[in-house]
Amino acid sequence: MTDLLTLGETMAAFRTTGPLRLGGTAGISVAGSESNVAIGVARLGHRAAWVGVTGADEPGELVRRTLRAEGVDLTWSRVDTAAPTGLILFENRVADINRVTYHRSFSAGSRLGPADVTRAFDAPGPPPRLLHVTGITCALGVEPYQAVVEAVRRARVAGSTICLDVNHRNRLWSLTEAAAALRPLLPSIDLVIASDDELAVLTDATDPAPALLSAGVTEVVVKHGADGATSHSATGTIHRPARTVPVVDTVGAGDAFVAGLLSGWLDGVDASARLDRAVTTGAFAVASRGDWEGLPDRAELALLDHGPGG
Ligand code: CKP
Ligand code: MG
Repeated sequence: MTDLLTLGETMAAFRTTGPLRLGGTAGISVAGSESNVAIGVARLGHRAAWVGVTGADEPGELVRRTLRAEGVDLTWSRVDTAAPTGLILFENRVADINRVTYHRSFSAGSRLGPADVTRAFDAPGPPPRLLHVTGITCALGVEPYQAVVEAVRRARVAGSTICLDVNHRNRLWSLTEAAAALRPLLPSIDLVIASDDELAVLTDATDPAPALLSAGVTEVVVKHGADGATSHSATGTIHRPARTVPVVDTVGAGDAFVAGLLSGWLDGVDASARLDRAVTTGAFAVASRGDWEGLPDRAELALLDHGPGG
C-alpha cells in the first residue's frame, strides 16, 4: 500500500559556488518540490510514490536513480523519448542567497498528464492514504494541471486525504493565474499548506485561515519562515517557533516542513506533534546544503534535541 502519492516535475540541479558566468565547478543533484517531499517521507519510513516524467537522457537517469536510491516508488513514473529532462541552476551569490534559474520549458516533466495519474489510481490494491499536490505542477501547463485535477478527483473518490501546498512560483505564473487554477480545487482539499504571502492565492479574505476552514478545508498550516508555523483547524490554533539552526540553504525547507507534517499525519499523531515534526524537518533542510540531502531518518529526528552525543 502507498502511504503518500505525489506528482510533479523533478529536474537535474546544478549548484555553483558563484555566478555561472565565471565557470568553475558545480555540484550536481536533483530537485523538485514533490519528490523532495516523497524523499523526506520515505526517509522517515513511509511508502512514498512519485508520478512524473523524465527524458531519455543522463539528467533523467540521475533523477530516476536518485529517487530509487531514496526508496521512492517509481512504478507510475515514465520516460518520454521526445523531450529532455528539465534543469535547475542554483548560483550561490552571497551567504545563503541563491539565484535560481529554470530550464524547463517544453521539458519531459511538463508532459505529465491525467493518463499518468489514472494508471496510478487504477493499480490493484488500496488507494494511497495521502495525496500531495502543489501549485508548481499546476503551473507547468494545461496537461500537468489536468493531471492534478484528475489526481484530486480520484483521491476524493477513493477516500485518500488530500494535501495542497500552494508553492507559488512567480517565474512560472502570476498570482491571478494561480488563484484561478487553485481556488476551484479547494472544496476537495483536506489540508492546505502555505506561507503567509501565499494565502492570497487561495482567498481574498482579510483573515484567510478561518475563510479557508469555512470553505471546507480541515486544517490550514501557515509557514512564517524564521517565525515558525501555525496550524488552524476547528479545534483551535497552534503555533510552533522555528528551531534555531545555522542557515546554510533555505531552498527545500518548505518541502522538508511538509514531509515532517505528513509523516506525523501518517503516524496518526496530533496536530501539535505534527507541527513539532514539521519545524524539525524544516530545520534540517535549512541547516544543510541541497534541497533534500540533509533530511533526517527516523533515528536522526531527535538529533536537534540532544546533539550528536545523544
Ligand atoms: O518551497 P521549497 O523551497 O521547499 O521548494 C524547493 C523546490 O521544485 C526546488 O526543489 C525546486 O526544484 C522547486 O521547488 C521548484 O520548481 O521551484
Ligand atoms: Mg515551498
